[in-house]
Amino acid sequence: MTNRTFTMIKPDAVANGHIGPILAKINEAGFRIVAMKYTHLEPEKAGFFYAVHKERPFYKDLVKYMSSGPIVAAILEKENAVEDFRKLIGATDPSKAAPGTIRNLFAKSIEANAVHGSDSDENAEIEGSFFFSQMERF
Ligand code: IDP
Ligand code: MG
Repeated sequence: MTNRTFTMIKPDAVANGHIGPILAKINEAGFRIVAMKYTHLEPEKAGFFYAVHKERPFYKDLVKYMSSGPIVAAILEKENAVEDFRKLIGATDPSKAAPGTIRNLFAKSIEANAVHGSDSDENAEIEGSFFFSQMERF
């Protein structure tokens, strides 16, 4: 499954009407949508998803933000998916994200930065399995 990545369109981007434009960028970049879900994370689930960051000073706010409204979760497929998707979304801090990247175009701040993208093949598999059953990921 090394040709897959996991993404979320985060609450700010959903609230600001950016689902359509972000999905268009994803399609234009050649990703196939394997599975997709419109959902709302409870704080416990957002905390679990970002558990790797629990010692970071921004963790509490991040959990609050990620559970503040609906999100879109999706598994995407393309050759070299993880690396290519990180390039498509741009740097964590939108002020440092390259022109034309999703975060450059749609992010509000370093926290409300429009989209998530997995950072490794291993995490792509783990994160996708939080949201989608084996059948949905098949
Ligand atoms: P990434 O999403 O680009 O992989 P990470 O370092 O994994 O960035 O951080 C996870 C998420 O935590 C970010 O996407 C962003 O929403 C939030 N975050 C990261 N750094 C900061 C910060 O310095 N202040 C506030 N929120 C942050
Ligand atoms: Mg990360």
